[in-house]
Amino acid sequence: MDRKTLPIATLCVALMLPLAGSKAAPKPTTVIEDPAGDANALNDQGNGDGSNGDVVGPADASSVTDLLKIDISNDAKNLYITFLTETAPPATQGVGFRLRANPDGAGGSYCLNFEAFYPGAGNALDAAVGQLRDTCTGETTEVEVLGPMLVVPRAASDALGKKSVLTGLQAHAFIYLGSAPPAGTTYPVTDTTKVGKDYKLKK
Ligand SMILES: [Ca+2]
Ligand SMILES: [Ca+2]
Repeated sequence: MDRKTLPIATLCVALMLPLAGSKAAPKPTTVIEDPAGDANALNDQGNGDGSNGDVVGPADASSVTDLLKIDISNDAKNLYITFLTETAPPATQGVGFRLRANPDGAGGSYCLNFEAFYPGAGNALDAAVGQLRDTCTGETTEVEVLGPMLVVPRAASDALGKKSVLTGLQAHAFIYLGSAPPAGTTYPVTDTTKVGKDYKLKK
């Protein structure tokens, strides 16, 4: 091998290494499905089981907060939660999404609240922010938001440990007004879903 070909060969190896080391994104599981056309705040405002959360029409105030599907996947490091809506966020108005799980708290209150907040009129955000709010431990952990997806480090909660099961899954979409979380209001809740399927973490 002469001196001219050596750098090219080295470059080829360098390019191949990241490909060999990368893994396919975990295949998501749909845990919640919700009809289109019901983001009109005609629901229980997140205070119930969502059984009246699918009132379709006549006025659908928001396409970005019209929940259609919630997908979850995980790998050893993270839990990935994707909020699929009629139109992807952000919206003109400040909006947000919540997936809640594990109604193991006092009076059936939900311990885990995975929340995403997007910049828009009525709030002071420059970029989307996310958090895991655990009402049972009192801890709040900031988490990454990538478009409609929350990337939650499993180390953030014991409830995301090996082969844990997330139960009572239910989602809300809301108008977010305020400076930045945890300040502000998540009201009105424009769309809610019924309780979906449990999700068992793989690994
Ligand atoms: Ca609904
Ligand atoms: Ca909907």
